[in-house]
Amino acid sequence: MTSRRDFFKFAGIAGGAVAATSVSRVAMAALPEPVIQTSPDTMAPLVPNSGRPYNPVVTLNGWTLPWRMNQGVKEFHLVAEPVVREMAPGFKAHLWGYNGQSPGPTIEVVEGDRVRIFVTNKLPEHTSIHWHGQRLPNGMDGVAGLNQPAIQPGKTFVYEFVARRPGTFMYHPHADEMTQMAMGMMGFWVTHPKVKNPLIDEVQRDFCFLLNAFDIDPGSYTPKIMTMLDFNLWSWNSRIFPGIDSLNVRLNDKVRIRIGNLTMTNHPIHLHGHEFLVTGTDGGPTPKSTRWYEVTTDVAVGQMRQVEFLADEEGDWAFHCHKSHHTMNAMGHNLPTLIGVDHRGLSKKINNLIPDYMVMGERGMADMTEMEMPIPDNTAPMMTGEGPFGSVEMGGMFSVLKVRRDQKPGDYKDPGWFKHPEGTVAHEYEGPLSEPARFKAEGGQSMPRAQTPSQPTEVKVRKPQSHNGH
Ligand SMILES: [Cu+2]
Repeated sequence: MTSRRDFFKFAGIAGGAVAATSVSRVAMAALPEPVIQTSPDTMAPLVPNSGRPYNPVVTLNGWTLPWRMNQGVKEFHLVAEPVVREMAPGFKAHLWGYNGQSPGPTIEVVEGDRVRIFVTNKLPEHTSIHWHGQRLPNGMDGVAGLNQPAIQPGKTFVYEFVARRPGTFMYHPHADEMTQMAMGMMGFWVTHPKVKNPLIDEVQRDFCFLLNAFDIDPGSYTPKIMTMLDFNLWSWNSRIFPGIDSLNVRLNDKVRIRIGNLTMTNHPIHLHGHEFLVTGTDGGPTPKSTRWYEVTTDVAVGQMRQVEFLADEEGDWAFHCHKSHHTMNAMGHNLPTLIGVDHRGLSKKINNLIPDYMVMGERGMADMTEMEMPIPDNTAPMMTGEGPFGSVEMGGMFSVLKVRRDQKPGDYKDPGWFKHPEGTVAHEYEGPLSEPARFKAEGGQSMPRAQTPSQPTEVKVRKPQSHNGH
């Protein structure tokens, strides 16, 4: 983790009254200097040094935007601009975002705070920001054309409203949304409760991240913006496994995780080893009578979910989207299933016709992680991640919850791999084996097959159509 002090600085100019929507050059001098951050590291929580106190969140592979107090108003400065985001080590994407990153910085305020946000547009086209889920005056809702004129390139607009209810929110453009969200423009917003709220528990760790998705051809840098469903990179805060940091907690910490979905499909988010309660949605804290324990919660499109649990089991616990195609990275998916097809000799024959043809998957796809298969530059492997026992064979929306007895309070450093107590790891059995029980009823008590084909089905091997779909 990098020290936040490096970039926690503002121009010490007192803010003037900024009433007009479009800010003049003179008024620009009164803007808080924008804070830019380009490291993909998870930054330490930003402990508030002005305004009402609160327990800050930790943004996975992200950071919280510092503010300036100006006569009781919290002032932030967001800059919409092209950014380079390292999505995983060895793979950089050319995206659009805010203040040097996609997603933009998390904004943290306290219920009742008056908030003023300057938005400077450094994109090649107009934009706007919608404050997803907030109660605010209609003219601050950010839908270009409906609530305000679009912010033209080079212009700065100012939004101002009171954060009226505590909860988990997002921000994103509401102008050429298809392009701008496909390019990574979005950010997280947390409004902390002002006083003790019976529905909001105090926690020791409070994590947040956005679910997002990109369609970037292997070997290229810029997302395709017309894609509606066929995304090939499923990310948390524009990072893909193994680029997503682990969530490191102390044994018996109460943990909250806030998740927002700005992709175009739902994501069943699943935690191993613990049960959690869904304690909040877009509408705020959930009534206690509606809470029940789960290990997976579906986060639908445009939704926020806030889950809480007691981290009382030591270990390295997988935490991921349960759609199996969302835990892998870009690769051709137009492959027939070849499990059980013996193509020894066959690939040689095909290679005489198509020299670069490769047969894959005769024993499943796990071989892919070990195969020395050439991939283009600037591409993340499809299934990867070296764990203490070998390849984890994952990608995309996957991370690890690390629960440790000796993790210090407030310490978010990666403690390394879990050291399992003697005799608590699944291992090879080397004793005698008896015949395992197998299902034997087919054709007996179940219904027998009515027709049999005149000749056995023949499996034909087809050449994969392309390597860039997903
Ligand atoms: Cu998913």
